[in-house]
Amino acid sequence: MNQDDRQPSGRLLKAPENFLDADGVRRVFAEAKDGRRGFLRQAFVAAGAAGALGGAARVAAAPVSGDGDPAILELPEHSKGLGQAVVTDGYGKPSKYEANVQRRQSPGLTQTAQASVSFAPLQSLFGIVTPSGLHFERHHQGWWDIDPSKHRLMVNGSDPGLLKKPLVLGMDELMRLPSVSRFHFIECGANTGMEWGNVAVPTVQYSHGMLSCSEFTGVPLRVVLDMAGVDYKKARYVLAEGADGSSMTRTIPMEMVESGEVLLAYGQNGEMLRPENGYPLRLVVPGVQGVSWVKYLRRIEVGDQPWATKDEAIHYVDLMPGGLHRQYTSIQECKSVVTTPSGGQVLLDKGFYNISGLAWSGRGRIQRVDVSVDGGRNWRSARLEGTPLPKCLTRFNLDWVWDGKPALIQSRAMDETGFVQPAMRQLREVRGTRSIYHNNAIQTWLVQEDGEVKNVQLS
Ligand SMILES: Nc1nc2c(c(=O)[nH]1)N[C@H]1C(S)=C(S)[C@@H](COP(=O)(O)O)O[C@H]1N2
Ligand SMILES: [Mo]
Repeated sequence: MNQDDRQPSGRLLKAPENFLDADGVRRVFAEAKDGRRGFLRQAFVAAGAAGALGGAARVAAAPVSGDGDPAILELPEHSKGLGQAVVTDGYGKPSKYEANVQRRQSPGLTQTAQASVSFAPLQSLFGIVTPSGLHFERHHQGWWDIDPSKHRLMVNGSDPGLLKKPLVLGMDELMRLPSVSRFHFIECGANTGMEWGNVAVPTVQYSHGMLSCSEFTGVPLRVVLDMAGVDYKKARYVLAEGADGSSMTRTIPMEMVESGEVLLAYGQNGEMLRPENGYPLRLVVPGVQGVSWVKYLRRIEVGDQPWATKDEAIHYVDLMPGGLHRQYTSIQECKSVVTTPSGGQVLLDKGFYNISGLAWSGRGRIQRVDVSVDGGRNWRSARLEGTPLPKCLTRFNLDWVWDGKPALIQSRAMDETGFVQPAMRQLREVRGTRSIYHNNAIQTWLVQEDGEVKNVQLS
């Protein structure tokens, strides 16, 4: 790892990325298989990280003394000369000093020629919005950049009696309809899935990065179903179908559509959707796991019963301890994670830090987030940034003075229904150990005496 791979020196925390080499990955899995994770079942070995972080990260003086640097009196080049002309030659880009902030493939997943998941760098983000170029990606059959002038949405019924008039709409027609803009999170049902298997991926990017939040713009699906004259007494479900090769089809209960929440979205963070995220049209199903947010949306069918498609009967099911599969567990339950400090980062020195993180619930607003620095023995309430929005990320912060001793940092969210995020142990009691999806357990980060932060699970 070279200097350029690190965060700019102005930050309190260094976030080495991609520092897990092939040997490191093998070791993670070997240890996980061996079950060699003791009280703090710490699977990750920071292969190669120590050298690169070494002195550089720790020579910094007390982080916020503000005692100053005499160089402030010397005028740098950029204060004396003429800067560059306006950026008219294309789409604006981040500073070259931020080149380390990238979507990444997880070292915990099998590496294939055509990768199908990229994770958002949660450790580098502020507030609640995920910049579109950093939004996580999950493609079951690759992504496409579809010509919007040729894209069509069809609305039909499983039985002709369920609606008056099947429709076929072009993007230009859809975009003439009344629209709304709303902030919502999207989380893949498999987010944090590795932790079920006791495999501690090194950073929050890999443990929680199948999570993003955008302002989506589009037409409520209800508007279009009204146009088609749907008989809501009989048509209690809709099936959404994508135009890519994955035959992605998911059943959505009509109550969600009738509430006006489900959107035929074309906008994301003030511009058209990115191709990776379903350009030119995707379904937005607030609170529901990512798989139902069908991209390249080409068809909506209304029906009177669920379809039990492959992505609802075989995939995205939860294997329970008794051997039963739980189906249609679509809603992403209340969850939170501390993003700073988090795995792979290094605290420069003892003293003041702002513990910061994200909380969300598929059932509504976040009501409260508590933070512990001693593995859950004592809790303090965090400050929530702004007014929490329903089915949206909420940023929380907490003042912390680190005494230089090992700390176990956790966050525990509660939503407006009163649901409290469970400990991993509590979740395993109900769900067993053989799940892949829907892990909303409390995450623990160990801050070591040397300042390094590690992903651990408390048994
Ligand atoms: N057409 C289509 N829609 C899709 C998928 C897909 O592969 N094809 N993947 C789904 C899954 S599993 C998730 S988690 C989300 C991911 O959305 P994103 O790639 O915009 O992050 O899209 C969903 N919609
Ligand atoms: Mo997903």
